[in-house]
Amino acid sequence: MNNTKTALITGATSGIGQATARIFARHGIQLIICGRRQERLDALSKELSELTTVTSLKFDVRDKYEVFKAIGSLSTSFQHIDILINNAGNAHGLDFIQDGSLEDWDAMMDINVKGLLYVSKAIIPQMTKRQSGHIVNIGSSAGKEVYPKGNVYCASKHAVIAITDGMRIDLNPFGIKVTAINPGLVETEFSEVRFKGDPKAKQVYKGYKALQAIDIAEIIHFAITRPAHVAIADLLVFPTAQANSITVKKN
Ligand code: NDP
Ligand code: 8X3
Repeated sequence: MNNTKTALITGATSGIGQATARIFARHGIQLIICGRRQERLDALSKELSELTTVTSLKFDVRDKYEVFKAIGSLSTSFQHIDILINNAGNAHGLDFIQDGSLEDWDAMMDINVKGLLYVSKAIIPQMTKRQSGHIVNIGSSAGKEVYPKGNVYCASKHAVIAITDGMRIDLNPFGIKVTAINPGLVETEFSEVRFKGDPKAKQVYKGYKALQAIDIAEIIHFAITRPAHVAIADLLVFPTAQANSITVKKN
C-alpha cells in the first residue's frame, strides 16, 4: 500500500503557502502547488522536485470555471488529494469603510471567501467518498476581531472561520478533519499587496520580530501530522510582541 500523502496548497507562490510547500516537500508529501504566477510555480516545482513529486496548477481562485478545470485536469497520480490547504488570499487596501474601494472589497470577498469555497467544492466530494481527508483553512486574527480600517478584510476572515466551523460540522459524519489556523502579523508579501507596493508596507514589520512564514508552515505541518483521533480545530498564533490586532510592542 502506498502511504504517501498528497496535498494541494493554494497560494504556494509566496509567503505562508510557499513555506508550507517547502516543509511538506521535506517530509515527502506529494504536492500540487497552485497560484497565478507561472514563473514562480515553475521555480518552486523545480526546487521541490529534488525532494518529492510535484505538479503545479495555475488558476485564479476567483474564477470558478478555471478552478474546476484546473483541478479536473490533474493526472491520475495526483487525483487522490488527502490534504487541502486553503491559503490563497490577501488584504487589499486599509481604509475607513466610508473611503473603501469597491474593487478592493470585491477582491477580498471573491478571493478570500468565494475562492476558498470554489476550491473546497472541487475537492470535498472525493474526501466524502473516501471518508477521509484534512482541510486546513488559513484564517487570521482578523477573523477573531475587527480593527480600525480592517472592515472588509476582517469580514472576509470572519467568514473563513464561520465556513471552517460549518465544514467541521457538515463533514463530521465522514471523518474529515477541518482546521483553521489564524495568524497575527506574518512578514510576507501580504503588506506589499495590501498597500499596492507603497513603501509603507515595510513599516508594518519594523520595530519588533514579526512571525515568519516558516513559523506558520511548521504549525500547519504539526496540525496535519497529529494521530488519526486528534484534530486541531482552531488555532490563534501571534508574534510574542503582539497582544491583539492593535497592540504591538515596538522598540
Ligand atoms: P502573500 O501575499 O505572501 O501570499 C498570498 C498568496 O495567495 C500568493 O501565493 C498568491 O499567489 C495567492 N493568491 C492571491 N490572490 C490569488 C488569486 N486571486 N488566485 C489564486 N491565488 C491567489 O501573503 P501571505 O502568505 O501572508 O498570505 C497567505 C494567507 O495567510 C492569506 O489567506 C492571508 O490572508 C493569510 N494571513 C496572512 C497574515 C499576514 O500577516 N501575512 C496574517 C494572517 C493571515 P499568486 O499571486 O501567484 O496568485
Ligand atoms: C493578517 C493580519 O493584522 O494584517 O491577516 O489583519 S492583519
